[in-house]
Amino acid sequence: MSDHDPTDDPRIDESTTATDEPEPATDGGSSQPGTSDDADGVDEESKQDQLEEVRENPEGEDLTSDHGVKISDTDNSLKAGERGPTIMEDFHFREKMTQFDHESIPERVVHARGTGAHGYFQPYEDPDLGDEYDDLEEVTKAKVLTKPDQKTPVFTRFSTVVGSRGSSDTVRDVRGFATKFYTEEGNWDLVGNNMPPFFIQDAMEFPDLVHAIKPEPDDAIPQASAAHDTFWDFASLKPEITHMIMWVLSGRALPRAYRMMQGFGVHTFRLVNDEGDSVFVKFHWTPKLGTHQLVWDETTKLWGKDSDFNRKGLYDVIEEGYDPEWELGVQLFDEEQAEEFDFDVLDPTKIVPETEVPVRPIGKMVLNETPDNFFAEVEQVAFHPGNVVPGIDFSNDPLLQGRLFSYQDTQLNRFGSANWDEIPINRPVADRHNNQRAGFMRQEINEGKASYKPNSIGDDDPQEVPAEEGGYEHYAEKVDGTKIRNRSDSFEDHFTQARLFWNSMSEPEKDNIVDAAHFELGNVDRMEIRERMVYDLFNNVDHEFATRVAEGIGVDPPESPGDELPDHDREDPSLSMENRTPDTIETRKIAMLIDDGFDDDHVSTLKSALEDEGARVKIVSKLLGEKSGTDGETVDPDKHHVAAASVSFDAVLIPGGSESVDAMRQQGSPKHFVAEAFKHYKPIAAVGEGTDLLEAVDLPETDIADDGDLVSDTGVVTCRNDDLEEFAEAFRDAIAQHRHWEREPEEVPA
Ligand code: HDE
Repeated sequence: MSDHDPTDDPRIDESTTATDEPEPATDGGSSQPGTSDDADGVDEESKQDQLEEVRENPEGEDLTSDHGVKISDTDNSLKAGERGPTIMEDFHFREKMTQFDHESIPERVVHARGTGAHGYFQPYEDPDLGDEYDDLEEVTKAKVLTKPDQKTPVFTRFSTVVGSRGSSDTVRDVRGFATKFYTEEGNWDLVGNNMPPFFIQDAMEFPDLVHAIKPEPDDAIPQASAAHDTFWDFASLKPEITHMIMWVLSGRALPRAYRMMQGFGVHTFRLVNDEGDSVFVKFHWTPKLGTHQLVWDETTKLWGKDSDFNRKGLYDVIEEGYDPEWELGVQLFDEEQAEEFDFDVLDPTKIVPETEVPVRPIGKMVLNETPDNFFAEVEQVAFHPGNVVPGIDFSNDPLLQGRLFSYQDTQLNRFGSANWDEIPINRPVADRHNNQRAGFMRQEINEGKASYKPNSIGDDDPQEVPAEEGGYEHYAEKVDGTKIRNRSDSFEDHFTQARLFWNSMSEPEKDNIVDAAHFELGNVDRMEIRERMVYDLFNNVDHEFATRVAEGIGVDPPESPGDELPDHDREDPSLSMENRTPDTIETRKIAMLIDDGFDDDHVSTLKSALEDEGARVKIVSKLLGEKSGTDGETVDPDKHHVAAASVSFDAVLIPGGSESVDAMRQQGSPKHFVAEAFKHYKPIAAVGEGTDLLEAVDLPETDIADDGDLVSDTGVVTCRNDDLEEFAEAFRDAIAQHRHWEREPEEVPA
């Protein structure tokens, strides 16, 4: 008999004895680990509390085997004699090696490379839904969207699409933006992208699209890039791709950071209210920091110098205490409105322009916690657009319909078991009970004899829940059709919105698109593919655009506009990233270049002025190790030139101090740093003797301050007087603009 006192066991409630009637389970005490029987909702910590149950921390602990046996030596295998063969009975060797041999799981067939973070979603108190609706309950019963006093925990994973798990972050590609909401009514996965249209209209085409864009099958080249024959061959034969191609050639495909990226649900979904009435909805995520891009030359350098740039960016800002935030917005429209549009809302290659239906912000998401373990959380998180909660439903978009099959199927392949939902990161916080109780790696211990329905042995539990009490009920859409395998005529216009996108771009954005087309199609060997792209697709978007592309890729420019060129000059300002630049410098990373003999006052005053505005200032010097200022202050540089390049920063600042600036003028790196930042349209500032370094770089067509007033010219801010406040203010404004496209940096040798 054990002398163990059951009340010592923390898992046992002291108020309960063995003879007491069992109390109904409450939070954490339900029959399934970590699930909640508390029907009153979730809070920001619900998911973290659940994860806490499975966290393991080796700090101060003994090394053991997987089965808890203490290990005395983990470096030497058991051998027959000092120099003899290894012995089979070495269970520690076998376990260690077997675990290692099985460490990897299949990477995602698309979206393999990514990163993620925890946070919460909170609806706004009284969202402005325009004249049509008074409040959100009118259109949806989803509690996650309608309870402003509740923070629902979320996990968001961002990703590139084409590259494999180890590929670079800054490739030209669509970005995935997938959020798992652990709601009180079960998990809702909003699995979107950072671009609102998609490449194709029907799920049947997806394997072809992916085969075309992935590395070519014979030589597995190129990695993480569309710039090769098979992709553009496919594209040139699929005019429906044109709209998405315009987005992919734009700066949207080169996001500055995940925290500076919009997200879109892409498909039209449905919201359903208590009465079972439905409206259509498009979901939008809008980053608080604005939507910003990198430039192409910068991205290619980042592949080598900082290839985890976006992954690191997300981790760094959260670890440094800044929690990135997005607003969730909805475009709401009913069936009648949908019929008025000149496109089909079920066609995923189309957007609903904001000029037609405004985006109404309804809540915010904050990401505030990095994962503890990349594999357990980021790699094992498994999304499925079929995870919806009451009040959110699907439309008949044929791409979405296909996804509802594919994601469950792909998780079976990745995890080898239908129990992938039991992995901690995927497990709902909401309570769950059903008769699915077996399969590979089953974790829960489901009690009771009856694992079927109907049953009398277990009182027929667990019970079905009527819709009015929270059971999921699909929207009762009337469907009556003949089986048919074809494409609806309403899906056939491929150029109207591609032209809308082109028309809405600023001139620098148009230049970026043309340059991108030159690179992408310049890597296509077959002339007939390049010609089809120009004549059959681009010439039906805009004749001048097609001509400019043709001129860079050896194709004869088309003589006249394409036969299908849409007859409109409409624009939608919301499509241009230049209209998505809020006046903030929060989280921007600024390099301050110094050497021994820097001006103390400049460094300390400017650093705190910029940090007060939320920027992150890093001191960069030739070598690491303490540097001294003119007044004896010392600083420890954050980075040295070997490890820091301008491409990793948003802006560069050169303080005064003649000794410091003279030293930098003798070095190549600081000059290259400035020239390269100029080439990438980044804000540059120099004060006092710091301006001499800019003179030494000889920036083309740029005014630099002489002895007089502050000069701010195309994002280059210089001053030789002592008004640091005015200088910091002007630099701050230049940083808020993000990039200074009005520059002409072609001649810069960087
Ligand atoms: Fe996906 N997609 N997809 N996709 N997708 C996957 O699921 C698929 C589509 C998206 O961070 C896979 O778990 C099909 C549109 C994101 O884990 C796979 C079709 C949109 C992620 C799959 C589409 C997306 C995926 C691969 C056309 C934007 C990463 C691994 C019918 C709305 C989620 C996985 C994460 C991942 C299939 C089209 C977004 C194979 C068949 C449209 C963000 O199931």
